[in-house]
Amino acid sequence: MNAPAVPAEFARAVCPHDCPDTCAMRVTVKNGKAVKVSGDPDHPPTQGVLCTKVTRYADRTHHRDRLLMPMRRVGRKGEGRFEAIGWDEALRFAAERLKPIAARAPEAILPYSYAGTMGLVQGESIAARFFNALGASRLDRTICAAAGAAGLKYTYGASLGMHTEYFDESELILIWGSNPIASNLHFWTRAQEAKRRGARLIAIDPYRSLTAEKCHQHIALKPGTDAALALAMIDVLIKENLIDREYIDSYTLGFVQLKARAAEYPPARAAQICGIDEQVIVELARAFGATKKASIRLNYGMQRVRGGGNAVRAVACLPSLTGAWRERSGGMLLSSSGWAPVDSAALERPDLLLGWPSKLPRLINMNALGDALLHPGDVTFGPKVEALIVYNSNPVAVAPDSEKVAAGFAREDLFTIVLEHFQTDTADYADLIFPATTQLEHLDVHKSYGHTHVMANLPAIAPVGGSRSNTEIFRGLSRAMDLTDPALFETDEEIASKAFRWDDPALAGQSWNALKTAGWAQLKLADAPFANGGFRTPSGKCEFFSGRLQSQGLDPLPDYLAPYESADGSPELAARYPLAMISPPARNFLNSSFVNVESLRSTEGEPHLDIHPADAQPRQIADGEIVRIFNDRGSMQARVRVTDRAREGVVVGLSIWWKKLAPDGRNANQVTSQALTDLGGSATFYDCLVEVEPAH
Ligand SMILES: Nc1nc2c(c(=O)[nH]1)N[C@H]1C(S)=C(S)[C@@H](COP(=O)(O)OP(=O)(O)OC[C@H]3O[C@@H](n4cnc5c(=O)[nH]c(N)nc54)[C@H](O)[C@@H]3O)O[C@H]1N2
Ligand SMILES: Nc1nc2c(c(=O)[nH]1)N[C@H]1C(S)=C(S)[C@@H](COP(=O)(O)OP(=O)(O)OC[C@H]3O[C@@H](n4cnc5c(=O)[nH]c(N)nc54)[C@H](O)[C@@H]3O)O[C@H]1N2
Ligand code: SF4
Ligand SMILES: [Mo]
Repeated sequence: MNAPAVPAEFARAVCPHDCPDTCAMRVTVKNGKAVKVSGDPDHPPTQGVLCTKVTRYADRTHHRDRLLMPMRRVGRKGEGRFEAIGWDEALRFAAERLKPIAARAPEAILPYSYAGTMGLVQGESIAARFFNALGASRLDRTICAAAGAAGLKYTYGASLGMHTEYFDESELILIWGSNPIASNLHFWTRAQEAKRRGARLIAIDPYRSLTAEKCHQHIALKPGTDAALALAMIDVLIKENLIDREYIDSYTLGFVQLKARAAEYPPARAAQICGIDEQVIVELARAFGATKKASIRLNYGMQRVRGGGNAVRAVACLPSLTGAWRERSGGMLLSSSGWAPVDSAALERPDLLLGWPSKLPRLINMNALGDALLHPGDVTFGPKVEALIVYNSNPVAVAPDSEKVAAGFAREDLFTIVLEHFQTDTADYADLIFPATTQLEHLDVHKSYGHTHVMANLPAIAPVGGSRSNTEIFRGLSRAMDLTDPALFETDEEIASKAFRWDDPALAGQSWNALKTAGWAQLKLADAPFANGGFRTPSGKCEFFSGRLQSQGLDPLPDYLAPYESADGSPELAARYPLAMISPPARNFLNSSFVNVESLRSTEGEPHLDIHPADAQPRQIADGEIVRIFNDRGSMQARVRVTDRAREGVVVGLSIWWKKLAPDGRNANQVTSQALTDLGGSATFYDCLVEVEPAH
């Protein structure tokens, strides 16, 4: 179904942020300025509502601190002093510095980007082609979702799940490692509708989040123990015969082996691991097994720990055991991004890579940025990183083990370019800043990881000041570097028209031109996607047992892996740093975006740390005082809230603050680590032990 025509007084846009909701926006423009953005009432997932942050998007676009001209560093690295220069001079200067490196050791050039915009054009299109053509190092973009994506790939075959629209028909919803009131608002609307119709909502989260407090039940397990909980549920489901034998026989692989694995986690053992009551686990399993329309909204909060990939695998087995997939309101949703037939080869052109397809430039995991920037270079690592080009990301604030990241950025011999809207913590370290356009000023095309529409974003206003789109900047850099492949100079329209495989059945009858006019199109998919199997694994079944994992020498069955930093995983460390710190998103920020929008920052107030009374009391920490949070990697300060929102043994610091807008110039990533998850090489932000003391 295509959207009805939008009234002429609005321009159509898409929220570009890294959020599962991918809202359709209407932009009101007056005298060349965006004066208002609102949710499109005609777009089914958006239902006319944007979150508080993005209703301020016009303020952000026309913010007085927008970068309007290229800037060259005049102060020391990190000091943040720059002079404005013209585009020609800026591009010439960039090429002068990059050319000798590209000629000598192209892998010494490193791109660093993530999802500042989720757009397929302003994300990895010309940018990827530019780095491919140079033979630069490749970046493994794993900071957020890679463990979960791997868990889904080995179990379902891809990032596929339920349709968000049908959660309102569910009778039981497990909201698992997810705080939708903050980070998935339009799902929360569905869950509330389900609740009104009589559904039971259960939050599984170490923290009594804004969402958990509104559910019927909150199970506050220890961080990183979700796999033990899920395996114990599986054990109960099987032992009490709450399973759908017919579904299992027809559409799953490895039941017998999974049964044996789950038997290693009887509820009594899992209860100990998770720090919850045995009876809670048994009742949870019984409720899930007894409800036909039972669903799970899993989210990424539960996979930012050592065992994140296995945990997603364990949870993903549940609806296949009970046959919940038979109903359109049953099953699980972590990500729906795999439904859209994106043509990433057409967008990114890996064939431009030096050595394609047999020998490729090295791959650097973005979570190990600190170590990568501080590495002197050797035969194993390859050349030292000499140039860094950052776009769509703010690594000095968001990447783990930030002391090392900042030390790397401070290297005087590192040449750094940052493409940005604002002078972020990262931009402070740049040699050159290129001012980038926002979503209201450029063209893009989107898929979503929370619903199943593809969407077009058309520019509502001209670029503000001298800003240019990422694609325009990379075309300019390509020209300045004397690169000549025509792929480097395609227009945004040409790129957008190639973003999807339009001949895929899910897009039947669609084209770029149709999408541009309509604004969005719903993918043609079955209502209950796995009612009759149809998983995209090699066997076509839901793989409890994964032959692909086994052939890599990995555990073919989901298992519980104790967090790196926990009493079980590292007793010596836990003796020195007994508190587990998690730093999930604050409601009024979007990662580190919007921290500089005053109205939103003032709602958050200042960096806080929530601590349970039983942990505060022996440390002589009083509510409202400033505390120091520290471990071997670093420290930060925050104002403490003594509250049982945080479970005992866990402290919570909602994030991600700009360091320079925090009173002590630091944020939560001072203490997080560069260790990677079991599968996918994801970050382990919530696998982090600390100690807390009064700051005075
Ligand atoms: N307002 C707002 N919305 C956002 C974002 C934002 O910064 N602000 N960020 C966006 C991005 S990039 C992402 S990836 C998503 C993230 O959104 P979610 O996927 O919802 O993930 P998180 O917010 O990281 O964590 C959600 C909940 O998981 C809990 N949690 C932490 N550790 C564990 C654990 O080990 N087990 C379990 N069961 N729960 C745990 C946290 O306490 C938190 O309440 O949200 C997106 N939306
Ligand atoms: N401690 C802790 N750290 C975390 C997390 C956590 O929960 N706790 N969450 C992690 C997660 S899930 C994620 S996804 C990452 C997110 O990390 P990032 O992807 O770096 O997200 P943001 O902090 O929002 O920074 C995006 C930047 O891109 C810029 N930008 C937006 N659009 C454009 C554009 O069109 N062009 C250019 N050039 N720039 C643009 C914005 O101005 C913004 O500064 O952070 C991770 N870090
Ligand atoms: S951040 Fe999420 S909820 Fe807010 S407008 Fe964007 S897509 Fe919608
Ligand atoms: Mo994320």
